[in-house]
Amino acid sequence: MTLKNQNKQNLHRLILVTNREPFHCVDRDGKIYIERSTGGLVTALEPAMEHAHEAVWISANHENAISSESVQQEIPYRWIAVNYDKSLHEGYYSGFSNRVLWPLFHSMIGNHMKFQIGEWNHYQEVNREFANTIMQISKSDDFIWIHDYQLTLVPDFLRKRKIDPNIRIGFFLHIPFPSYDLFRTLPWGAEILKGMLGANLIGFHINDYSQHFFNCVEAILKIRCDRSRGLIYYENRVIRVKAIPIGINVVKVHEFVSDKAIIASSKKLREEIGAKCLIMGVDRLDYTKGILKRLSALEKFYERYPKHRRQVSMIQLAVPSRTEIEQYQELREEIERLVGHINGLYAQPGWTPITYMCRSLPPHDLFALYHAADIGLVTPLRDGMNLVAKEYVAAHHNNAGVLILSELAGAAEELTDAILVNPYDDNAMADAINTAVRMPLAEQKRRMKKLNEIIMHYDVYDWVNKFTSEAYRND
Ligand code: GDG
Repeated sequence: MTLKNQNKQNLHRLILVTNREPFHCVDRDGKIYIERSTGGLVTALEPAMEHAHEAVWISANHENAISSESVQQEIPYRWIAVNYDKSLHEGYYSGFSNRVLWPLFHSMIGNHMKFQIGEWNHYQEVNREFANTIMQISKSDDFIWIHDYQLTLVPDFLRKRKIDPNIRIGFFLHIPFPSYDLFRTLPWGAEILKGMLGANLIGFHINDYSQHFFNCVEAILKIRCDRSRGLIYYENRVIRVKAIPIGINVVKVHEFVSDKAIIASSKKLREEIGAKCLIMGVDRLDYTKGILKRLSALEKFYERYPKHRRQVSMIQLAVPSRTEIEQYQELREEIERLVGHINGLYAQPGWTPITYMCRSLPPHDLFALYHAADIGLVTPLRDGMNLVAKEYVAAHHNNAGVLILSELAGAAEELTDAILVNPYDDNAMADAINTAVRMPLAEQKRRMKKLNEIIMHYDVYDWVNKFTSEAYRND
């Protein structure tokens, strides 16, 4: 599949800027191999790289054990690492990005949140280093596309460094933007807003996030916004703000789930699980994903609907993430305790309620799981979009299956034919599981068809296309 319109902005060189590199290292029997990353962001951005006639990917170098040359042989575009002082990393990444912005932007602030000036300084310095690296390679007519909450200051740093005004700068936020009431708690909120306003186009997944951004710009910076046209007037520039929901590479998912070897693995998985109905949960191991509440809901389900015991099993995959942060280590322990508790309570010889895997699976096994599952249980407490929900739908494009989806995921705006639930309400979720288990096949297929129409129409190519077209609009 190619992009729908080959617009003239495709002629610009694309400079993609992310915190994470588009590959990772794996250690097999003591030998290090470089593999392309398969996570959400990279999977979503590769089509943009393919689309551009020339492309460069700029990122930090978390996997700094390897040389640029060895990486370059493995990935099909030029990669440039931002080499900042390693003493800045903890404050920039684990500190300000992941202990402050991540929970705040997901509306999950609590007493544990600390605003530390040192971490903020490190965040600024690393953002400045990103801007310096971009300045070194950029040339007139480039399109610079900066991604996510770790790099909010880069657009403004580029303006301060007097980047060529012909160069268009896009910024896309992959996580929610919080309401003014929450955002105003951030001591450096004004700087973050000004940082983002360095871009020509600021993209969010859904309109709610754009409206929150407008509210903050108006209240904190006292800047004029034209909401009906999605424009902000700032420093003699016009900045466009738009909701452009990210999609998935639907064709790729279809290819996976049509693959004979994957279908065979899916069948084998079903046989091994034994239960009549299989529920899946697939997440990064992150407190925003609502894994604990989901497991509690499953416990309630077995308690309230005892006839489904032995009939219904769940596989929960939790991919370790940000393992250096204490809160994530604690969450992992809590999940393991709860899985043990539920299995201890309900397991019988020959039947285990929950199979829990705490590791990353290769795509083959991941898509076998998507294909095998009768129910996709996707219940984040808050999520910018959530690609797992869309991948589950795509994996069931020509058969039955039920998606239970959190109302607090961006994806709920589009996937209205899912069973929508409040992820904090474990009673309601237990009832939703019961509804899904009992849903007639014809109803499942009717809903799946409608969900698939949406994700096929608004796929990842549509997202790239819309973002680049918007960035070059002049009206
Ligand atoms: C952020 C925002 C937004 C998962 N396990 C494995 C694996 N995955 C892949 C999935 C999916 C991706 O990781 C996860 O994407 P999500 O969207 O669910 O979540 P975040 O990582 O939090 O992403 C989110 C997204 O950015 C894009 O804008 O939707 O709201 O938080 O693609 O398939 N891939 C492999 N093995 C696994 O075990 N290979």
